Amino acid sequence: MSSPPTATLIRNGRVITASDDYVADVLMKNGIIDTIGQNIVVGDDTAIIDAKGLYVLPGGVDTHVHLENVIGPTITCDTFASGTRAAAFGGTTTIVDFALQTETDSPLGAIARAQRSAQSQVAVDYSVHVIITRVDDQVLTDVRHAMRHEGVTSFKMFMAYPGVMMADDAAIFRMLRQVGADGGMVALHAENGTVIDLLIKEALEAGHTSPRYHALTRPAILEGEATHRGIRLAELAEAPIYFVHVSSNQALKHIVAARAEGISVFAETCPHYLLFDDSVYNTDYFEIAKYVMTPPLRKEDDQKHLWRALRYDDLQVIATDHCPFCMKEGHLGYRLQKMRGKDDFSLIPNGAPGIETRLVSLFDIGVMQGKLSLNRFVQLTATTPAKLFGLFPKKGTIAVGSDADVVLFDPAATQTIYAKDLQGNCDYTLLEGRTLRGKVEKVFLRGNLIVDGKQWLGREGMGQFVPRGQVRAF
Ligand code: DUC
Ligand code: ZN
Ligand code: ZN
Repeated sequence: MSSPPTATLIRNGRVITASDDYVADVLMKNGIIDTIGQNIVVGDDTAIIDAKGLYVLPGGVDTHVHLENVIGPTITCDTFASGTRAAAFGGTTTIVDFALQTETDSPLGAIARAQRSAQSQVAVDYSVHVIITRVDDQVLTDVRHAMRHEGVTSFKMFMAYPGVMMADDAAIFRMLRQVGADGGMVALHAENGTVIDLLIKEALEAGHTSPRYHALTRPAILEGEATHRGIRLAELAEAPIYFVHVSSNQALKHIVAARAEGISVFAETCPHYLLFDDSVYNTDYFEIAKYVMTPPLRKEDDQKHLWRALRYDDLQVIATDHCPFCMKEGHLGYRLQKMRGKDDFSLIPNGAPGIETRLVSLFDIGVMQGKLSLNRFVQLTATTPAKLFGLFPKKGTIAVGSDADVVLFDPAATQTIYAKDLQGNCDYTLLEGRTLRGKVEKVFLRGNLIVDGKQWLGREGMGQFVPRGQVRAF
């Protein structure tokens, strides 16, 4: 009896990286990409997959994901198990989640806690950004330790949510200065939180309780103001900075100007800002709580600016901000989800799902509509996030020696998206009933076939924590 294959050869696929596009064979062995070439000869110990007509893409890298994140009195409704399985079906093989520093513990405690929850469940590789809510000398010492010894080199801070997550400007500046000098990245949620809280209070006092006021109380100008402030702090600190979930031209225009001045400013947007605009909020039906995410959806004109910035590299990453909460109270046992804000929009947990549909939705509205080249699509969804967050070249590309995280993608297939068919726990998708061009056919994690069409071959706990290195910004 012959033993099972120990390697896999992908034959004749069209290999797409951030810079290249060619037909070749890709041999995966011992978890890494061993050889790329023409007519590679292999023995019986190698499984062969015919990929003619398929794209061979690097596994997606999603650097903005919230799985099992405790947010206020509730929790995001995907576990590390359901969320990473959904990621895999969507062609994402590495995620960066969040570890929240609490009032009482240190960044190191937060990392350890996240790893304890994640490790037995994750089906793709992962890391965490630590959310820093409080800065003092000990925290800065722990941050340095996390970077040097734990492989955690990025930290998220909030300019919004006073009294909960918000850090003041001095705290952000101290973090930027140290983390930047040590080769890491501070990621910033840029919205002016104290003014937003005032607008929310005034709206509620005026009796405005419906979800549409979520958007009206978080105007783009307050995203722009905070983005500008963050940039100036980074400039003073001589540190790189990364803006998460950029939604508006009010924010973008400061990023564009700063980059033109030579300041190391980087930024992501998310598929929902490209797919939808604020016209969805033109009703008082609670149904629109689905679109209550932060920042809220903006105008069609903002979308045009986001696309331009994506094309010309003023935005470098498209991440999901997958932050799912169910619409139906009690779905799968999850409580205090979107319905919590039925009579008060400010209590609706902020976020929407998207981890499984990122690649295919961007392929459809970006590549197929001629807004992004194939190379740029790969760069935005895999290569640059890997570079900016210290995962490259292990992750984010197809190259000899890189992890064999590979997606076989069929550009000719179409699919219609329904929440009931998706892997995640959330009871809705923003793409319900939408037909998209392109389909993830097979997914390999370190050479292991984990998704084969509709079949799940992965396993909880097979994902690995990936120690990350320094930022590679250029
Ligand atoms: N910011 C995020 O990045 N995710 C969810 C909610 C928020 O405000
Ligand atoms: Zn945020
Ligand atoms: Zn987020």
